[in-house]
Amino acid sequence: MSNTLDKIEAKINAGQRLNKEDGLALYASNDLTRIGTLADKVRKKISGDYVYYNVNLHINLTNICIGQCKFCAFGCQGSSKQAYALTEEAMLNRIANAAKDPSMKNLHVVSGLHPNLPYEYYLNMIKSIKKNFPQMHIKGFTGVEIMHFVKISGKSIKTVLAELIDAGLEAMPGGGAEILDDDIRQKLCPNKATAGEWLEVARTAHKLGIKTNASMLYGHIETIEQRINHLLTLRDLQDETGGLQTFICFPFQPNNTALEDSVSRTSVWDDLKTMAISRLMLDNIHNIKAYWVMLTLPIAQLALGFGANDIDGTVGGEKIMHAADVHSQKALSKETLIAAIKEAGRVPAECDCNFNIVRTF
Ligand code: V47
Repeated sequence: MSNTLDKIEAKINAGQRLNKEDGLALYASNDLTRIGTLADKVRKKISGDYVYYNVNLHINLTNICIGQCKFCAFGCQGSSKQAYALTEEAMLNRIANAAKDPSMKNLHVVSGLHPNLPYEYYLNMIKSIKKNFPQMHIKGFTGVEIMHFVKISGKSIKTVLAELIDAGLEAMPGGGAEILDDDIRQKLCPNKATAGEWLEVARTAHKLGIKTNASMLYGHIETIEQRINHLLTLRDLQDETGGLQTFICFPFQPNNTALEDSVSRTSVWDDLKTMAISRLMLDNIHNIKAYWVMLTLPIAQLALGFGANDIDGTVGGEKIMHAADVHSQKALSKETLIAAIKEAGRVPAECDCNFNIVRTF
């Protein structure tokens, strides 16, 4: 195995792209520190010592969802006791409250696929945010939500995206990608966008000039080969469009989901290995996110030595991961994030949803 890692290291040093066999070999190795060191070296070459964070609020407009994805603890039926859909007033009040902190300028909007709310509800929410809080940067709607809007409005992907961009949408989150394999999607999340549809939304967004994120939900029913294929699919998309700005690994959190009795939580070993392998395979994506909400802050800090250069944000109001009982705090102060980044020996860089740097420390 060390011979295999030697060859992979030689390729990395020569600036050569890793292939599928290399990705599988990295997963087969238990030399975590060596894989981490390789990823850290690549991270430094690609993006230097900045670690990006942002001061942000999560807005999940509704948890009522026709998706019924097996991995999700957040979505529910309209008849459920927890069901809600925010009114415009309730949403604006939440933003007004968060905006008391003048550095809070980023909104992350991801919601359930509501069976009855019209497309105009979502469009008007974006218009209303921009009208009332012009200083806010809005990253919103996964590729899956955009496909839902396409279906309920009868409009094309291009028209829906163009209208949302016109209303004030500036970037898109990476959710909904899960594993871009329709066999897996059929078993896990058959009621939502296919792999091809998710990719087509991202491609169209990039053509229209907005950047999107991409994610991988791992540690459920997928194989290691499917993880590598997923990374290669994203790498191909990035070669084509250049519009992916950060990649996020979501380790599956089974609590309160349909899979909780059959799947256990991934190990920290797997989380760090997956972070590092993602950095090594995705040689054309600038940022790799250690999402502290899933990893907890200490593991996210550690992941900064395994290829990550983005730690997400203060994340007020997050509900999707907390519905699955993640072990992290509800939100963090920016001071805590800055201290955690500095402790890891890196330079905290506050940014907006398009990675424009606001200040460094
Ligand atoms: O698509 C849901 C994941 C995503 C679980 O782009 C789960 O910066 C693990 O898009 N265990 C939605 N993962 C959230 C999302 C997001 C969140 C934070 C940052 C960004 C970004 C995007 O959440 C879903 C799914 O992949 N997810 N439930 C769960 N139980």
